[in-house]
This record gives sequence, structure tokens and C-alpha cells, in this order.
Amino acid sequence: MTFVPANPYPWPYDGDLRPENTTLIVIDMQTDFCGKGGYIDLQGYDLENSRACIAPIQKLLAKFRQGGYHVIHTREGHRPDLSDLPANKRWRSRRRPDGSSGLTGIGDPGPCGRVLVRGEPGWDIIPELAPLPGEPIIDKPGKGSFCATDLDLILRQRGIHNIVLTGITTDVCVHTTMREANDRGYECLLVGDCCAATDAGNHDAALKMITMQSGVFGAHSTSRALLEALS
Ligand code: C5J
Repeated sequence: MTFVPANPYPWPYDGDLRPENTTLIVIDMQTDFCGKGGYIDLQGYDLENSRACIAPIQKLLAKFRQGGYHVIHTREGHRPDLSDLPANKRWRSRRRPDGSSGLTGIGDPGPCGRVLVRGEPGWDIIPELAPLPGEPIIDKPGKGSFCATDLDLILRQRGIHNIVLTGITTDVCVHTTMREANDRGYECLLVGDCCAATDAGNHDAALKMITMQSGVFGAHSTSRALLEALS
């Protein structure tokens, strides 16, 4: 049996942690969320927050690949004809915090191509965390990785029960995916230093939420604890 020291319980709950039943999922490490000229940059957020997790994810990726664990990547983005982009999502993305409009929003041309549109440079995964051949990439139109995707089918075909979550942003796409996975019966671990939010307070709050009700969505830990447990 293998347990990772985690909060609020040693993870996974049953100690059944093996390469065959465990996947690392790297969520939305795209230029649009952590690169110069991408969506998050255009929204005016500090990129340092979202880039801090790149190096820790690289270490975890190397360990999972070396150990023969499953590795899955996701990308948030929309079809070029925007037929899968809800009008309210587009409207909100163009809105400034003071309520005025005029920001470069989803689907609009920006420095990295059309924002969050599939096939554009800004939508692609950053080179530091490029997927290897054979690692599934889930293209998702929303925040959660299960909504309108084949992720659940792929996990079940592979016999995966444990999901280790990394990526950006902690409070939006990572948390939504964790909640979706938890409701489907998967055992989830969020790795805190391998995730980042546009706001540090939101990152901390997202970790705290996981610990409620003895682990309401699973548990969270650090890359150090996870790497040691896998060694
Ligand atoms: C957001 C994401 N924040 N990947 N997407 O819009 O968290």
C-alpha cells in the first residue's frame, strides 16, 4: 500500500496507488493562461502567479513518465466558428473589472492569435510542458474537463481510479475538474505547488475548501510529498 501525506487524509484513501490505476492530469498549461500576450495577460493579471507552477509540474511529469503512470493534458478553447462559445462567456471575457467593455475577449484577435480559439498559437500548451506522443489531450470548451469531452470514457477504458491534479487556474478549471471527478467516484489529489491562480488568496482558499468535511472533494498535498511517496 502507498499513501501520500496529504491534507486532510493520507491519499489515496485505500492506499491503492499504482501506475496502472493513477493518472497525472495537467490542466490548461496554455500560453493563453500563462504566457505573454495570452488571455490572462490581456485581462491584466500578473503572469508570475500563473507561471510559478511550471517548474514543479516539470518534475512531477518526469517522475510520472519514468514510472509508467498515465499522463493526460487538457486545453480550454473554442472552435474557430465559435459555435461552442456561449454568448455570456464571450461577453464577460470582454468586460473590464469596472464594468466597461473593450477588453480583447475570447474569439477576438490578440498578440497570440484569436484568444482561446483552437489551433491558434496562444491556445497551445507551452513548450516547457509539451505532451509526449501517446499522452491524451482533452480539448474542452468549458472550465471542467468532463463537460462535453471524452475524458470519463478514456479514464474508464484505462481502469484509472486515482487522479492527481495540476495546472491552472486552481480556483477555476482545476477546482471544477476536481469537483466533477469527485462526483464521478474518482479519488482526487490536488498538488498545491503544481497549481496556480490569478489571485494568491483564491489559490489558498481553493486548497482550504478541499479540506472541509474531512476531504469533501479529495485531498491536497505538495509535489515534494508526492515525489517522496512515489520513490
Ligand atoms: C479560466 C482556467 N480561469 N483554465 N480558465 O478561465 O482556469
